Amino acid sequence: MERDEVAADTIAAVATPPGRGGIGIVRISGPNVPELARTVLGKLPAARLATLSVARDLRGMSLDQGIALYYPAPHSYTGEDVLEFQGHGGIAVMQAVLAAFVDAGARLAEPGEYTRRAFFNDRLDLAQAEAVADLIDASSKEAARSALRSLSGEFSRSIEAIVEALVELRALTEALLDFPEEEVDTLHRDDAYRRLERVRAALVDILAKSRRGSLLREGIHVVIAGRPNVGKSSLLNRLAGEERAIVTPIPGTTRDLVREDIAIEGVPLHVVDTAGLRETADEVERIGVERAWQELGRADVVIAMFEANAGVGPEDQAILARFESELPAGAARIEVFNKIDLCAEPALVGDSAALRISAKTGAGIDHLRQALLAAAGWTRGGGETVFLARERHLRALGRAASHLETAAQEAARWELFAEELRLAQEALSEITGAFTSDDLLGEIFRRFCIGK
Ligand SMILES: Nc1nc2c(ncn2[C@@H]2O[C@H](COP(=O)(O)OP(=O)(O)OP(=O)(O)O)[C@@H](O)[C@H]2O)c(=O)[nH]1
Ligand SMILES: [Mg+2]
Repeated sequence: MERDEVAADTIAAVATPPGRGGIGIVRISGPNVPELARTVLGKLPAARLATLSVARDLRGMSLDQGIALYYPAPHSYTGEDVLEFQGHGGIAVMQAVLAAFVDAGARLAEPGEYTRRAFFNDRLDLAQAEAVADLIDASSKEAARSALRSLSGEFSRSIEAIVEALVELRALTEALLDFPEEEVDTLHRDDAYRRLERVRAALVDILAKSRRGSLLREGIHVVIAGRPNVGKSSLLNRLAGEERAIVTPIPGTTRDLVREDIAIEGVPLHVVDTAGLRETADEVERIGVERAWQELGRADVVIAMFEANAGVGPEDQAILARFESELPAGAARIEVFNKIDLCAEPALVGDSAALRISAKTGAGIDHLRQALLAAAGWTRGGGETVFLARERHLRALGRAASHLETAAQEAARWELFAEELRLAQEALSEITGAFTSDDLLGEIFRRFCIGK
């Protein structure tokens, strides 16, 4: 289906997850819904009225009894005629009802096809359509809340407000273009600058909210590293709340990466425990150490771990030195001194920015949790707005911001100024889908589940 084209076929899918459940829903959407309802259910239910119905196959054999709901176009999820049959949630019964609609002339829906139709019929813009998938996939209450905010259109409205301001500014600039430079009075010029600054400030604000949201969506990649035996695996277990990694007093216990997903204040963290970093003749351990360095090269946040009673020794210094070249440019580092329960005077160890913990007793772990969130750029703030943005949105916002920055420098040359504004507007319009290639649309909807 292309944009602005009315779908000719009617699609069908089981909208509930496969498996056993109290209720299972078969959903069909498209122009033939009334005819299909008459064939399979014997009648078309009245609009939006829960109607007890029996689904039958083409030979008239009963398959299931349930509630049918008919949503006539355009007041439905897809904007087309939609029928939902709520039957019993078993795999066989749902497949049989689905097959009956297909035998009657419906086509099996592709992943995301309902939402794609909703987008093409202007029921949702692209950012909202993406929020549908994000809401379904949300792994925490906070992520779900942010996805819902985008779905309700709050994110799109903030973007559109900026686009509108840009359009006004462009109109103003076009008017300035018609005058010779010397006749453009300072009043107009100052007005253009002021407007540009307002737009830039609004964009910075959305970008910050979106970055926070992207953390909620993607999670933070945390790698625990240090020399053998400092307590890395013990810390992973402590953060996970269960005995995930093997812990022994033998240096070189961990040889492979141990991954664990945890959440702090609803922010997902992908924590990785690694082999203790050292030179070794043991082949297995050597590979483990190599993997540790590879993992460190992809970290958002690194927990550099030392022993409190040993302090930062020469081996630790060597590791810290290598961090300089191996860690990604934007990675944050948290230095942690472990085993403070063994220290007589824990307060004296390490520099003041470092954290002191005991993976064994749990002391200092709450501080570490907060430090992890802070290092990833997550600031605490209860009701603060967060947009569950995707990488795609962040890139578009970033592009728009840099065009506006260039515009600010081109303020004396109105043609260039206007062109940068146009490019910024184009980047922003990609987010809501007003300006998006069909390839990208295909990519976005393919990632949906079937039946959505
Ligand atoms: N007293 C005390 N012992 C700890 C603490 N954390 C870890 N240990 C002990 O230190 C030893 C090593 O702990 P691990 O968690 O295996 O250390 P690791 O850094 O993963 O070691 P490798 O996997 O060999 O690199 C074990 O005997 C732990 O019980 C702590 O906070 N206090
Ligand atoms: Mg270990």
